Amino acid sequence: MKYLLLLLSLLSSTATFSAMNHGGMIMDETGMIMNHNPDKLPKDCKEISKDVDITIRGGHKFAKDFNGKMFTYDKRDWQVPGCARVNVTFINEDDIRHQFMLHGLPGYMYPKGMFTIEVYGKGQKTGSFIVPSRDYTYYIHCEVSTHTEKGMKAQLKVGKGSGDLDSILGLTAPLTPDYYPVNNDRFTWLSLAFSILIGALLIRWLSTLLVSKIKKSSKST
Ligand SMILES: [Cu+2]
Repeated sequence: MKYLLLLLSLLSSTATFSAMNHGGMIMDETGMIMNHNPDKLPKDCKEISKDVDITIRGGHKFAKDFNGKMFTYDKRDWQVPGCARVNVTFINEDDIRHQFMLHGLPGYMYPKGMFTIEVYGKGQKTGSFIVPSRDYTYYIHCEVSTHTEKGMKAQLKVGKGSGDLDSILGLTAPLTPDYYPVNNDRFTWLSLAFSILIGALLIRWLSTLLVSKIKKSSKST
């Protein structure tokens, strides 16, 4: 009976795994990898030029030195040669979901031009992709809710790249800088003068009230 149960559970787990591993997506209870590609060469590459291992950590603690930011990666800028195989180990150091999502890969190999690793909580996953030969700067971010705006943005340059992207913490200026306006116009001064006047009147009124009370109580004794 015990062995039968064990066999049944083994069978069901392999069935679940095969069901979750299709269409370029590898998924389990800790996260997923989309468009993992360790061996298919882009049209313009005859062979893999180099194996590049990248370890990237994501979490709120890496953003603590940047005002107004909440999440980021520990590194935000890489450079690899054309036709390189990039093996990414993405480590999520938070208890919430984070992604390493790269855009701009050729659509004929990578649906929507994307390679993605997503880790649902603390943990890590490793996946690979092969870049084409052209010089280009690939955009990397975490798409979860507002994490991109909150600092989770990076870039990967292939060859010389095609320039730097904006708003990468510690590297490039934000496209739309955070702006905390304090508009001291004449209404500010008017309302300030009005408050002072009201305050002075209140103090005057309260002190006369107090004086009359003291007078009253001294008369009565
Ligand atoms: Cu995130």
